[in-house]
Amino acid sequence: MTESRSSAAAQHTADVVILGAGPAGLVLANLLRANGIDCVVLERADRTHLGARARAGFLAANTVRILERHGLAEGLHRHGREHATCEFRTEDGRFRLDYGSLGRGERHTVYPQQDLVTDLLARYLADGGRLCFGTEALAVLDADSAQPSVTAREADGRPVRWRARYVAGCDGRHGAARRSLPTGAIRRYHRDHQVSWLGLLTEAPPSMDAVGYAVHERGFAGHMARTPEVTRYYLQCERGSSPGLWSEERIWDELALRMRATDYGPLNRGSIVQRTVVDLQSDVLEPLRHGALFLAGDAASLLSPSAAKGANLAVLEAELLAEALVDDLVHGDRAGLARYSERCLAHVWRAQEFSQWMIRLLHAAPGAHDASSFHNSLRRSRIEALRTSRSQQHWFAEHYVGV
Ligand code: RFL
Repeated sequence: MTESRSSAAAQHTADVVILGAGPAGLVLANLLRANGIDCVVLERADRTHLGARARAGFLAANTVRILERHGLAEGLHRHGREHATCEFRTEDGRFRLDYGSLGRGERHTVYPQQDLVTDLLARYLADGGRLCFGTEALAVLDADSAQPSVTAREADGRPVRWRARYVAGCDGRHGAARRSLPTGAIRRYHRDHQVSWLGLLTEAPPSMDAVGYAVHERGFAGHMARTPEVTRYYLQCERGSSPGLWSEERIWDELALRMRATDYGPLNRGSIVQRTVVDLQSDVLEPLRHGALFLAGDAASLLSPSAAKGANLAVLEAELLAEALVDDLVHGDRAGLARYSERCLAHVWRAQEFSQWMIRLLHAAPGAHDASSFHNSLRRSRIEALRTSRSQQHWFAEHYVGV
């Protein structure tokens, strides 16, 4: 690394500059660091914010294997809990799928994303990794040249420029990596599923020992344990709803109604500590590379949370990118970098397909016209097939836990 402060913007160099300290950026940073590669992470937020940012919770078996392979799974083994059952509740009754004994026999590990991020941060910093908190990347410049760089603003407002051989865009959907892609360089596929969820984090113990999916004429409701004291719920809501308009009582009453608590047991209520409206959208960028800039995680593709795949793909892509960068920077072999995009996109499209299938499974079409009746009858038939067909259940289990 070289540094100089002679011009207005401080200049630094690193072989790999990683934008964003989410699951993608931190797995990548740990793997590069373990291989002795000179890298730095630029992260807009501070450490406290990262450790409190509750999002995902369901880690796929392959995600756990990746973290184990690199010695990054200690926290999730100590505090995570295995999970292998989901329950569907509809107008036709309820049924459970023990997906852990179907398909490839794989289970989820429930471990909050902010705890995983906390572990990955602690490990990286303890190993001497460089990370600049409070540093917002502004733009990736000259990615298609031999001298790419990143401009950024440090916590005190001072400008800084990082020169790199490679830049890893792991800064999510609204980050600088995506913004820096020149028009026409990359194709973006986008789909708005026209469904919105009110995502709720509650300080309440889980109400059942399964992931709960409730399809109701008033809209979808979901239940997902996070820890013995914290549960995530989802309520389908109108597009453009303001989360603040829902009182806690109204939320719990609506959840109880849609989850048919009168028939199947009451919900454990508690205070609601986070509420966010999520518009279910998908997008995929193709290819996931522009010159020296590589995209991973939400920066590469956005999945609706309907199938809990985003964080899992982020970890998978980070491992693939780390392997490719190590091949080049340590062994002088660029084949992995050339194949990176193609390898990731195969996983991304499979995840998108399953996520879209879940959206169609869980939501009634609005209105009472012919098209919506048709859609709703298909949805009912799809759920019935899942209840009764063994091959359908194996298919579901394989895709539900897999990435
Ligand atoms: P992240 O986690 O968003 O991290 C990006 C980091 O980049 C920083 N950043 C910048 N830093 C510097 N300069 C800039 N210009 C920057 N712009 C942004 C941000 O501060 C942040 O620290 O992206 P990453 O690493 O790609 O990870 C993706 C996952 O976070 C995401 O896919 C999942 O959370 C999606 N998701 C779920 N995924 C699962 O696999 N399983 C789940 O159960 C699950 N549940 C969820 C979810 C997403 C949700 N929301 C909020 C959409 C539940 C919800 C409610």
